[in-house]
Amino acid sequence: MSTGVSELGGWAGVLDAAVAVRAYRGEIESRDAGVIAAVGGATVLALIDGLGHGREAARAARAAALVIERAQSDDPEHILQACHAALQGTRGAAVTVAIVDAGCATVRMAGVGNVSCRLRRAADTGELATPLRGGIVGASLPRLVPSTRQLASGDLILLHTDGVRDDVDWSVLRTHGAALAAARLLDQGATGTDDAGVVAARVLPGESA
Ligand SMILES: [Mn+2]
Repeated sequence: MSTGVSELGGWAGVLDAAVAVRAYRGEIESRDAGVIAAVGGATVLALIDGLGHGREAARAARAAALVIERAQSDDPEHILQACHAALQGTRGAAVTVAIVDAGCATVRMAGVGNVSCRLRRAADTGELATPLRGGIVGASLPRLVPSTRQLASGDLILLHTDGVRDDVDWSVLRTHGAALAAARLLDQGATGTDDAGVVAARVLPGESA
């Protein structure tokens, strides 16, 4: 999925984004759910890990995904608060939201629970991880501390649940489009003891005016 190019007067990119989710063996439905949605010119990337087991957890994950898909806000705090309200009475979920503005100048990220969000820089081997906030969306929402980062062409935004290891060889993702990067990450990083979910988004150079 790609979003349009905005006119920021300077560099403007487009976003190539993809979701890959794999249910733990024996489970029919994954408790991990990824969302890519457009709000205005911005792109909302989100990944959810429903807590607990079975259908109840999958239902909570779906409920959060629905809220995010329908969100009219491009503020990760607002979206997490809306998820928190919608998940009252469920076991809750870990949710991380990353919002890329039109033109891909910045990404703004916030999360509750253990869904990682990393920014792999194209320019070097650097990686920026969003600090995770303890808490449970739907049960106990902590004070949210969104962080905003500048983006550049080639940067890769990766969200992954705790069903994907932290120590995969990230360099293999360097040149891939989002769909292949997400699939590679699942293939190489899935722990095999949990559902595994990835949202990957690559910043691509926009068409010059
Ligand atoms: Mn999990």
